[in-house]
Amino acid sequence: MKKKTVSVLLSVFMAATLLAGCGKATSEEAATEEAATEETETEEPAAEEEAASDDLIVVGYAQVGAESDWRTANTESFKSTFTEENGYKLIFDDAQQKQENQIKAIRSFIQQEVDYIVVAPVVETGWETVLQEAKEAGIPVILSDRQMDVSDDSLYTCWVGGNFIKEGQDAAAWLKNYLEEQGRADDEINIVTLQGTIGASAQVGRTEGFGSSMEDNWNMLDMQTGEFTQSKGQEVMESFLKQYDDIDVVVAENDNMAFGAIDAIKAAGKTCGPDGDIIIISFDAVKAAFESMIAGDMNVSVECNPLHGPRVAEIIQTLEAGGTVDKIMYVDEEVFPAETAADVIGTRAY
Ligand code: GZL
Repeated sequence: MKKKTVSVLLSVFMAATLLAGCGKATSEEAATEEAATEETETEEPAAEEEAASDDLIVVGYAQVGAESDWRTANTESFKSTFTEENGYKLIFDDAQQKQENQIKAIRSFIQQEVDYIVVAPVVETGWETVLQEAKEAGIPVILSDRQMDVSDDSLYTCWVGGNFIKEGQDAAAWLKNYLEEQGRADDEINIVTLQGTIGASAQVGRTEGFGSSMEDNWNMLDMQTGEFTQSKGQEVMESFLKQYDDIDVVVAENDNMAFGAIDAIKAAGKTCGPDGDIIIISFDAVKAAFESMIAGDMNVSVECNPLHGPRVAEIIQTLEAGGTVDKIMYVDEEVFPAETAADVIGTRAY
């Protein structure tokens, strides 16, 4: 349609020019000529813009949702990396934690013939068909954050994210050391776990990592998903507090569920944190977790770095240059106990 408009205007412009050459153009022809000139001038910048936009690498990003502080930081990392100034056109989709929405987004990216598809898969299974469609369309798929469980790993180019099993193991190692320091190494320790979205890599890995590192005198009283959200985490913790009156430790598989659990514990007239009745172990280490540790509510947060934007851009640049990338790339992560929170919070990027 745009191209048709330009050719009509140009022919009118040429006719008007010829008429003008044969004598004074009527005011109407002059107006058309002016409009054509303007249209052509308008088209030229558009044409330049179009040429520039053709040079942009188009990235379709199927994000999980906006369920947690971690996710907000993760989204911001992508949006601040994949900018036009950096040579990208980002098409962003928030799936509101629903796999069917992510699958729809991936199909839309395929139809738009994007250059790359990036997915943070809400759960690990159910992706083979849509990944096959992307493969047939010749569009590389990069996984960020959570993983996909597929029979043919050629369906995606690579994955970058946290080592969730190690995060769970690190949390258990911290608890073992903490209890030894408290002189409670041989005590019976009762634990409840607020799990993330069931089937999400972060939930699968953290549950497995912590569970496989349990000491013989530790008892896992119960586990239930809090969907990685603060409200659901509070709700589940309230039910745990009604069922069990001897909880020693809460393992929350992300900071937002830990915040909800802390609210529930306080509402039940109990205390938590380094000086409280209940030990709070969390994951993500977002800034609000450091604030919670400084406030004396949380004992430790195991970091899961959300700043994947630059890592994925680096992968795309390598692929654009014809290079190859590792299939699995872990981000660096640490364990942050309450004792150091005040010193560290100023250095945190998210
Ligand atoms: C971890 C990520 C998890 C975070 C949660 O890589 O998938 O999802 O731990 C987020 O905060 O909701």
